Amino acid sequence: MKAKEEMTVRSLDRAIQVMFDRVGQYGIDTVWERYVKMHPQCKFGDLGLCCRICLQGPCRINPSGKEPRYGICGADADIIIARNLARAVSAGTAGHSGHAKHLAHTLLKVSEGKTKDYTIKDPTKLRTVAQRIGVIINHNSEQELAKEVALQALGDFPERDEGVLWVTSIVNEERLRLFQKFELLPKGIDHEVSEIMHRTLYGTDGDALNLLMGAMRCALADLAGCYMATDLADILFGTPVPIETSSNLGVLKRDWVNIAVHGHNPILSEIIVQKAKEMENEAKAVGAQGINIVGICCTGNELLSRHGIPACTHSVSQEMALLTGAVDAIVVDYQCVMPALAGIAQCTGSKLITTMSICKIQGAYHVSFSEELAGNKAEEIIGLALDTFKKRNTNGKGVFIPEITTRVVAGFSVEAIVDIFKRVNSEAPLKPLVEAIVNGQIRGVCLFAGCNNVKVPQDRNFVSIARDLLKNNILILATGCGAGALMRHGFMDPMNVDELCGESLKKVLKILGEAYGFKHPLPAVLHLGSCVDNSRAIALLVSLAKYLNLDTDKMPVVASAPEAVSEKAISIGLYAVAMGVPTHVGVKLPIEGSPAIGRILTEGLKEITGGYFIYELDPELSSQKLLKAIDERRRQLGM
Ligand code: NFS
Ligand code: SF4
Repeated sequence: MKAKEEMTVRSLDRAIQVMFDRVGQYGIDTVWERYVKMHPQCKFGDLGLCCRICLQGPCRINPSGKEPRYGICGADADIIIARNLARAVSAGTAGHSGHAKHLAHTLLKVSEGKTKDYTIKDPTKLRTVAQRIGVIINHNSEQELAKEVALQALGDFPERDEGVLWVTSIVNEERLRLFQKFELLPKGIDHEVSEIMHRTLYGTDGDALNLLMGAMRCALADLAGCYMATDLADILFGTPVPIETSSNLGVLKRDWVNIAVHGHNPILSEIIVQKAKEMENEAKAVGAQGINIVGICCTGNELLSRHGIPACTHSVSQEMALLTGAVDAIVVDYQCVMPALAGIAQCTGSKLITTMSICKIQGAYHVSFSEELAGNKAEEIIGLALDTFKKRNTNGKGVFIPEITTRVVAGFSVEAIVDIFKRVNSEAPLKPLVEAIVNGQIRGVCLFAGCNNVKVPQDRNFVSIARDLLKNNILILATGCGAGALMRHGFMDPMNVDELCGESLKKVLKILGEAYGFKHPLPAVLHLGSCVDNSRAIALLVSLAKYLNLDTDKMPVVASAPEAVSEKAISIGLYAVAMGVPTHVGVKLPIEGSPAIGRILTEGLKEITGGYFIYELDPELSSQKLLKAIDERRRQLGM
């Protein structure tokens, strides 16, 4: 499809396109209809030129340079935009790190024997993490070690003099020195979040650059939260290894009880997966063939990576899963859950089940989750889904499942990637990767992350940019709904490597696939996991830098969030930049009202961290700019 035609469709995903008819039949609105009704969107907000921080507002700045040029308190466009950006970063940080803290409490309970439904699934990872953060591991029992790791994790939330452990222990020395020099090292994760709220309070920080530097330190607290969430989830639920599964709406099964799990924290959904196996007979008793668990968004990514649970859909198209009429229950934890699901569930007869005290939705069932009662809660939830199955389709609209699926090979944790390379070079696993980069077989690495944004035809930017980069022999990693987009378009089906990749990348993927014992190459895009698993990309970047004895901002590594939505995507983008990565954003940011802020983000930060934002909405130009950033790094390295 040409770019022009794509602009006229709402989604490039054929399964979603088919579903638009159903929306008409139900006569209800989805995100796309609500978006149209929202037009015209406020220009001031669009440019970032409005402030509602104090009760004298709302204030808005005239973008043409005429009056009003200042808010009532005298804040100018730069200050207003910097403050709002900083607040977005703190919200993103609160989300990722809240998820991490939740897991730390769970690990602590496990270590104290307070829960029967969780165990330590990956003791090796527990030891690796303990060692990395400096916990003495001689003579410690697994329980003691888990307790110490959990306490150290929780200790990263208030302030500690030496700085957040999940930053100091994960970055290379040069980066750490740079963070210290520019006062970018977070003192405590919660501390940084609250400090952003403090400095953006009415009449506090009035220096746009100072605000952005504060936002960057908060973003590094976000990196800590992400990294910790990955570490602890791996310890509790297992570190992913390559696994095969499938994606898209076709993974729903007509005669089965379908339960969609949605949100971010796998803490409850892990137990649902387990209990679903035990409750097969109950499902048969209500006339179903079994229980089919499918994933949406990042909870889906977590389960897909660890158990091969198929991915139903992602991000902007979450309502479409319910509109099939086949989802008996959609179970949500927190984040990226549209409140609109409640109305859709009412229409289709599905049950929307909220489970966390901080994420209730009016019109939903609430089953209050606790680690101590996880198993019972999971059974209760599955029971509700069985009830719905019995009464399915009383609305007369029936079930309609588009028969569209793609094959997915996923599960590429850093440990799994290193293991694959080990089979090529057992002594220095990173050597073959570095050599391939140096000799140009792999021209560079790009991480795709972030969401689907209703302002972009769903998946268009991901698909377009990924195609261009693969043809240019860029190794692609993906997380979150970015991974979701690429998997639904076949980028994780190894059979498509020949069609998608440039000649030299193809060779590398074939050699690696063979070395690992696959009958096929590695897929064109390596799925690292959920959005918190962007930490895995950072871990890989730091390993490469350490191996080459260079800082992370010298690596031919770029990132792209071409269809970002959430404030979490903004904080991730900013920590990527703090780590020295040229980072592309492909949707409009509320910054255009301040050319100065634009210059700091796209040029100024380069002087400090070596990283910078590439702000480009056109997908073709985005590919060119990402390639240019990679080539610039290669040139500087003399490659
Ligand atoms: Ni990331 Fe994952 Fe998806 Fe965006 Fe939301 S689910 S945490 S924020 S929408 S990629
Ligand atoms: Fe207006 Fe200043 Fe109040 Fe913002 S903080 S609403 S710019 S007076």
